[in-house]
Amino acid sequence: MFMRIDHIGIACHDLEEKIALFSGLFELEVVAREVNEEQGVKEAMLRIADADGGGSYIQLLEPLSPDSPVGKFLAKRGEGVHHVAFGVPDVSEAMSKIGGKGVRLLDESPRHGSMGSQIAFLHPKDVGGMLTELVQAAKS
Ligand code: V0V
Ligand code: CO
Repeated sequence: MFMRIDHIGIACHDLEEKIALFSGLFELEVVAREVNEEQGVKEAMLRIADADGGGSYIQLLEPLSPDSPVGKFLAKRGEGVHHVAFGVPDVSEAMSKIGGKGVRLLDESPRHGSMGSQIAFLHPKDVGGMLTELVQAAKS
């Protein structure tokens, strides 16, 4: 199955502070910002590279509440890498293929993600301790 790294998600307490840190250190540009109520986050995408089929990014994530996925993660583990997102050409196809191998899907159907993408999560306990996101980029 074709896969690329779409983004690395980083959990943080203060989005603006971490945008300043990452853009300053690595000279990355913020290309999108969004509040995603369904996922309980305020997030920003910092572009690393463009490529055919979709770019790659650092995604900075601030929780909207302590009982959201990122809020719970911060309380338990502190700031740091929260998930790795693989870019796939067809998220529904990737879900059924990987789900068919016994991996627990955290979403029954694709959900709205950053920059008009379609996303779905895989249980970290079934992927070597790595919370994994599948991303189908919006058609450009
Ligand atoms: C929890 N665990 C993790 C983890 N979060 N392991 C690795 N990476 C993480 N991020 C471990 C946790 O330590 C437990 O292991 C076990 O999984 C179960 O966790 P829990 O604390 O009991 O359960 P919850 O209620 O915290 O749920 C964890 C899951 C939840 C992963 C099920 O966070 C979830 O559904 N996440 C998917 C949605 C999401 O994360 N959205 C935010 C990003 P032990 O301690 O029992 O061994 S939104 C986003 O990326 C967007 C919008 C985008 O890209 O466009
Ligand atoms: Co993500």
